[in-house]
Amino acid sequence: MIGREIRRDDRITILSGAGISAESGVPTFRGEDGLWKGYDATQLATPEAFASDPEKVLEWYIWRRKMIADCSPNPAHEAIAALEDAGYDVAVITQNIDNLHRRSGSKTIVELHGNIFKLRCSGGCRGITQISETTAPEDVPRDCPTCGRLLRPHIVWFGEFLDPDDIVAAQHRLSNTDLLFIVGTSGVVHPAAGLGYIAKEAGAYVVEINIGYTPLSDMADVTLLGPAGQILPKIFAPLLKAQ
Ligand code: BV8
Repeated sequence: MIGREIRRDDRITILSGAGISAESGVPTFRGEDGLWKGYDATQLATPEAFASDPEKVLEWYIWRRKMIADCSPNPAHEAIAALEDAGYDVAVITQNIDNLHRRSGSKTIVELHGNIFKLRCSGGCRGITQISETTAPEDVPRDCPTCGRLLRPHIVWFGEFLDPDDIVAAQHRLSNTDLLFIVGTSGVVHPAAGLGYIAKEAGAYVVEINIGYTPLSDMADVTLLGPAGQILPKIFAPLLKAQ
């Protein structure tokens, strides 16, 4: 199916984007469902938007958390977690903030853009406040326990730098990957979009899974067109059966 056998000792990396969560019901950024109340998501997920109207941005994240909390991991997330559980060397590097890889049971995860269920002080105090899918909106803490300033989502907004530790961890893993699956990303948000090339240049076999071609398709050894929730379980099923 992917044009190459998957070996037991393969170091397998999944580089995922919003499309892997589409079948869970989480709106993608650039699909027709990507807008929120008439605002373009990329206009709200910025430090400028938070500085000029923190209440609107915080309301947007409360709305997104509620919507995501009602979603569940889909067979794509579950197939990845099952492969890791079966003892394969699997790592997930995700652009998604929806926590669905973690909820499906994946353990080895780099969340390049953060996690919508983590908060941090907008004034820079250290420390992360963890909430969950079951935290009621009215119970989401608003103020930093140290300095009293507003808490903001522990998320990388457009125009913000990614956490250097996450970038280094992703680069290291991708330099030591035998088989890379690029799943459900439009390949337009940098620097995440460029990370797949690290694995390619290091000799990895690259499989893209998407419902359409992307700027990454030329680099991939094979592009499988279709929903990730149908394709990924099919690819991994023989490996899981052999267990
Ligand atoms: C930074 C958290 C340094 C927020 C997000 C270099 C070149 C060009 C631009 C830049 C560059 N360097 C920096 C930039 C600017 C910017 C950028 O890339 N802009 C883009 C829009 C052009 N990047 C940044 O600002 C980054 N910071 O580089 O710092 C710097 C600092 C200052 C000035 C310059 C540089 C930070 C980027 C992080 C932004 N935060 N998320 C939040 O969510 O609230 S990114 C956001 O987009 C989400 O995390 C999302 O995951 C991500 C990427 O999008 P995708 O995951 O690809 O999702 P998308 O909707 O686009 O596509 C979905 C895909 O799935 C489609 O292909 C679709 O076909 C497919 N699909 C749909 N259904 C399915 C499916 N596939 C399979 N199965 C299905 N069922």
